[in-house]
Amino acid sequence: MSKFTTITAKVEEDGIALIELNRPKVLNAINRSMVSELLSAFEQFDRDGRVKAIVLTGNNRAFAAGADIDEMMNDDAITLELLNQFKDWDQLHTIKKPIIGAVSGYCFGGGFELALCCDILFASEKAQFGFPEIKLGVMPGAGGTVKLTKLMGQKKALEWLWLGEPMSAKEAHQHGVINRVVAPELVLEEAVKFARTIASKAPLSLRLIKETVYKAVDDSVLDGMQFERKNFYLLFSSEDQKEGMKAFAEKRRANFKGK
Ligand code: CO8
Repeated sequence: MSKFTTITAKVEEDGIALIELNRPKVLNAINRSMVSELLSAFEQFDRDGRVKAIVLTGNNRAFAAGADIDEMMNDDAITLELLNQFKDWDQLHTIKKPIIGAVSGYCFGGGFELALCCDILFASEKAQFGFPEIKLGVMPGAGGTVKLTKLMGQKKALEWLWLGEPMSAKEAHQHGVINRVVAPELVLEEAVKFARTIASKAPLSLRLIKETVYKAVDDSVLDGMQFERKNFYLLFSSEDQKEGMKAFAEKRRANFKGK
């Protein structure tokens, strides 16, 4: 694993990789180095055969309080365009393995957008989510507007984005933005436990279900079903499908190999 300065990343037991955001003095504000290091860590874990699922977390005070305001405050539109600022960010969406987010504390702006890049989200009951960009005279720029609208519907999304006020973990959960709310001291533990549970499932099925669900978000139901069908057929060319169904018939636990 490469040496990082804005995050830490390691492979734990049971095929779980853990990435922690590590700029605590600025509440894990996301600068460009952090996005590039995150992408590097995710890509290394995606290629690493030992890793079955990836857990992303911050610290107790903040998952991340947004993009680094100091870094971008003097930028103009042309500088941002020439920097091709979202090149690495877009690549985060190409990670094939399951990503489980464990959120405590502030999860604002670009931090919320990073959390929304996770496939499953666990949050502390004290976590706060929000898009305060309107208070800075901007708006979300890394998918927040689009993803929030798809998750909670246009009326509620407009209300949150226009007000820029934080929503509690309970509210985020009620609107389908996160999966589970847990006691503050259990967030990481529960996220890792969930990661371990899915790590024992058929790797190819996990991979193609993830791909198909995200395609479904953008497609009409019928187009999505065609795509789903192709991936469903594809799984029937795997050894794991034969093993899984044989194990069912033999009333034993399947031994999946990811082939
Ligand atoms: N950027 C840079 N520094 C930050 C940020 C940030 N987003 N958030 C906090 N910090 C710094 C503070 O400046 C402070 O530094 P110092 O100690 O040197 O003064 C330190 O972190 C601690 O912060 P506070 O003293 O403010 O802590 P409080 O507990 O009083 O307040 C808050 C916590 C409410 C979270 C407050 O810090 C805050 O409002 N932060 C900014 C939140 C925000 O506006 N986020 C949105 C940023 S814009 C954005 O994310 C656009 C995304 C575009 C896509 C980018 C993709 C990566």
